[in-house]
Amino acid sequence: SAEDGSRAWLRYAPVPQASSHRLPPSIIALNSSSNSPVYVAGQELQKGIKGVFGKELSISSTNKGSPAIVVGTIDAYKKTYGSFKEARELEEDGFFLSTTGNTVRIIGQNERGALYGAFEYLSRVSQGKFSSVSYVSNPHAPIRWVNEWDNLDGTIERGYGGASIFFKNGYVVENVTHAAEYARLLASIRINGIIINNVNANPTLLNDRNIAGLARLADAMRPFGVQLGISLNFASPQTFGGLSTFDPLDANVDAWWANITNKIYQSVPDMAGYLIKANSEGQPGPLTYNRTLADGANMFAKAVKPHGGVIMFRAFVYDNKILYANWKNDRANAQVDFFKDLDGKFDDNVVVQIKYGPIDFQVREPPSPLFSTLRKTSTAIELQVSQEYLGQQCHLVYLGPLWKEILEYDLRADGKPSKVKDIYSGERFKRPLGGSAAVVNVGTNTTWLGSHLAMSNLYAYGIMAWDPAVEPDDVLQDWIRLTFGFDRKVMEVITDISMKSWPAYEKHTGNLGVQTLTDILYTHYGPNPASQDNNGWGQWTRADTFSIGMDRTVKNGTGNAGQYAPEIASMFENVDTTPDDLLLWFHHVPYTQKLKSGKTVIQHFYDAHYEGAATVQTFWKAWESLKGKIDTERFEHVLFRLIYQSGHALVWRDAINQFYYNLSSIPDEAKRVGNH
Ligand code: GCW
Repeated sequence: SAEDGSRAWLRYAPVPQASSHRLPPSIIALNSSSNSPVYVAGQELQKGIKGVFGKELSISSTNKGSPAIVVGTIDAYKKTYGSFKEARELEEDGFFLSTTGNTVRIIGQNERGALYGAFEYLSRVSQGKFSSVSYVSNPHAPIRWVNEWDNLDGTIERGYGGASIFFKNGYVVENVTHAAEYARLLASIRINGIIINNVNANPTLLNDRNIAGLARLADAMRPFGVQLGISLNFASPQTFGGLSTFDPLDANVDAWWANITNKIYQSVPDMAGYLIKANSEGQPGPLTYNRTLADGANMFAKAVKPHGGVIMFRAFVYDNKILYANWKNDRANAQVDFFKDLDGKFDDNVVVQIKYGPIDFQVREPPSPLFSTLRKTSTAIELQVSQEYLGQQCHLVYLGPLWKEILEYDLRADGKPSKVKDIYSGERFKRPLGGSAAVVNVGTNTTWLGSHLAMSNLYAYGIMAWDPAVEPDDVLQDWIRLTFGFDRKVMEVITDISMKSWPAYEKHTGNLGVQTLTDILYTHYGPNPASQDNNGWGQWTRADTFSIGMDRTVKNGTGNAGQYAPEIASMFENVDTTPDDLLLWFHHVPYTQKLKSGKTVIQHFYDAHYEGAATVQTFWKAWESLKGKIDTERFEHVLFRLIYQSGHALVWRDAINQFYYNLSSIPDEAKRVGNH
């Protein structure tokens, strides 16, 4: 039903074995003032237990000496029960969960942690995991945010789940029910911050009516421990404030930002901070006045500092009008070029938010070299749940495995272990702040994202932000149990098609690191390999009659390989040591170049496209075998999409293969491509 969609993984469906499990007779939510996260935790426990166990437990706020499910903060717990020996192990937002003996103890380092612990307990019992446990769980990084690209008019940039839940006709919506429901979902996967508007920000967000609206949204999400933040438009002092300039070093501009910031904090005292996209894709920024990006970031940093806010400053800065004719031009170089000399120049509440790859959410990219370049700057990784280049929620593409590869990638800074996940967490370079952000773009659609199966990506994002060590297939299976129940066949099929989906998508779109090959000029959807080249966007493949790929070597190309630490740089510099799946990212080679597999590049293209598309043909059939095991609404909705996906995979296959056949005139050994 529609309700199943909006409840997502928080369905609390009855669990058959639950009746034989001994459950404490009441819930104690310690020191919970109404609408605090601990209060919400109590309510959530009551609701979840009712669903899973079919039992109605009462909630009180004091210890009556009988066994109970106790939830609260360390401080509240100690006040009521005396000692708590695990207290010292808990970090900010962390929690302790113990189900040993006849009580359940859920103790958070702070209120948010207590709520996370309650969700963890409910996730366990909802999955039929009743064994006794006792453990501490702490976050991998302090910043675990989502970014929404919602416009004030109610549309969403790269949103595939309907209209905005935050804005309509230029203003914040009156009804904040959706916002609260979304915050609840986010809290259950331990997301603690949300930027609610598009990075290409409209300055009228700062008018009085909208600031009052921000307060309303923040109030709706605060009980779930989700802090609201906003994106700003750098030119606002001029375009909205009526000043003659938006130069970050102009005292009036500075004062204008400080003033508006103070005003917002009066309405939203715990605002998380600002997200800034500056001087990218034609957007205004400090470079407009020959100031540095750090000057721009620090201006905002100073404004939010007294209020405890942070500035997420996007590294996605590049010129979208670079000259194709210049062999050495490379958009992939932009981030390091723009940021390397600014290392150490950012205020301590600035976090540079870096897309996982150097270009733009492609199906395969190496990690951005900026991660191993910035040593004295806090960083966050930017991922994308919204499948902009990856089938836009019309295709099932489970992204856990893609993210896992990036997070675990060892960039070998200074020849030492330097996994991406340990860089952005702050651990590797001893930074106080850091974490991750994902562009999510949920909408009013009852499925949130426009597709039931796409929700595995949102779930996985949160779980991996908390703990990148988890395995993507385990996370997926938790999500399947929570979303679809316990049927073995359901588990088998959804696991199988999800785990095959990213590799299949890569195979029938862009192979060997050539990028996704979607249309990049308009829709970012469907095959359009011709759109990559001969324009200023820099998502080039440099495909011609004989050869293909970006020469990013230092010796003969754009020098991008040299932006990595020496061990990685020399691997990418050399065509023989570059892994096949990034060959065309780093090298320009003839179509007849032999891969490690022994195949030529062009034959690999042909074969991979047939393989990938063939795999996708199996998805809908596998899903169809679940008829009767999943409610009709979700069954039909997913089936429709998977059938569409199977057709579209064939379109992809033939469009790409025919394109490269036409260019290269090299026949397919298996005689499938071309005119026969
Ligand atoms: O991927 C590109 C998108 C733009 C987006 C931009 C960005 C919000 O096509 O729609 O703008 O990235 O990340 O800023």
